[in-house]
Amino acid sequence: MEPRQVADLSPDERRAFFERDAGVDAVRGDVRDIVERVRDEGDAAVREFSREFDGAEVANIDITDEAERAVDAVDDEVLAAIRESIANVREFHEAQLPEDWTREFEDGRMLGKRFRPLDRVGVYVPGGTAAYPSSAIMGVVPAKVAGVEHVAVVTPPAEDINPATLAAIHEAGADAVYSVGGAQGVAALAYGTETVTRVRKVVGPGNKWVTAAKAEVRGDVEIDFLAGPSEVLVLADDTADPAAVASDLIAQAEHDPNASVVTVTDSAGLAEAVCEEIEARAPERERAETIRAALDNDASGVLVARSMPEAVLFAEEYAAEHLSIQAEDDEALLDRISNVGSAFLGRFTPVAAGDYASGTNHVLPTNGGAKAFGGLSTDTFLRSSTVQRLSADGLRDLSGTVTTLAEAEGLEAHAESVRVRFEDAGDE
Ligand code: HSO
Ligand code: ZN
Repeated sequence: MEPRQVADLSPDERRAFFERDAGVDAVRGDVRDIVERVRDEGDAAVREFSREFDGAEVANIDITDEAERAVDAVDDEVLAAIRESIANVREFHEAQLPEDWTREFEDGRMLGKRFRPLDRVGVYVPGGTAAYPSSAIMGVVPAKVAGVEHVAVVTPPAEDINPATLAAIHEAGADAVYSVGGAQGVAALAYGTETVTRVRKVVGPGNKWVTAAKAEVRGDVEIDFLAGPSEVLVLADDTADPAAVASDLIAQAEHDPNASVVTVTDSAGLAEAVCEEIEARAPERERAETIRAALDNDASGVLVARSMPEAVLFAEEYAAEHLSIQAEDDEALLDRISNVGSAFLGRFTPVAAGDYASGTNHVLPTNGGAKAFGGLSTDTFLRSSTVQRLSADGLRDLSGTVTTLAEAEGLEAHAESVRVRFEDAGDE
């Protein structure tokens, strides 16, 4: 890997960084068929697709009890780590719960906002080569903290589903666990089957099949957002430790050959050193092949900006899922960046800490989604409503405005519903 100058990037090279895509379009047609079959045929279709795509004969789709038993099957050390992670994720999400409020305005209007949990939600927990107990925690804990009564988890079937994943699902507080993955798992949650209870919202990360299925069912059921491969952008100056920067890039690169990992810095010396550290360290890792593919992808690179403001502009346009700032004045730099899923400040804050255990959520907007929305949070599982009461004087003050607008819209009965309240009952 060689440093490149931001100023020298061609329009195509810039587009590769700024218009990342999750590659879901190619499977949309196949996914539509799967979703329709599950919607129409329920468990029978679920079993058939599990056989076809996962090579699994699923005896019981409902594995809630198996998840509970898995707690005894995992190492004590892994169980302790799962519990510590859950405690930190719970603490951070409890701290963000909104409170209902009402406010009395002086002119006789009382207005307020209330927050109530969804009653049933579904969480997709990936399986396969990337078994992610941590994603179970990130999906289930905020839902339970928000007060969701029924949290259902779907995860791909396998002869031996990773016990750590099952234990994490159980420990995080899931109410039901189903052995069904891929597009069929999303469809089962969205439409329900004989075994799977239909939910109101489906959340969680997954591969392109899962992502395409979420796009397909959206409208019939709420979804969180469409998440693509992991990304990290490290904004660094010459005070950064090149080994730490390189390791953060390599870590997210091991997720997926399509991961996008970028450093942008105003220091040519640091860029050179980061490239050297990457070349020395990447081949040493167990998942070296995936890492190499991600590093070689067009949306990855070590970039030199002419100044920190140019680097900041690049970061703002890139809109990273994870933004790591390893530079002096990291908070001042972050103040100048709005488009970011989750920010990691300083040398001792590796992205992996947030991936697993510090408490923030790791289900975050990718592909520039951070320009429009944030990651999973308790808000994902709440809906708000408003409430109001007007005093007699309050309505009297407002009546001219309401009746004028109602008549301007040609909705005279709306106006009358205000006037009637001031008719003198004695005149009747
Ligand atoms: N970095 C991933 C989450 C993850 N990392 C799970 C490790 N396990 C997307 O934010
Ligand atoms: Zn990660």
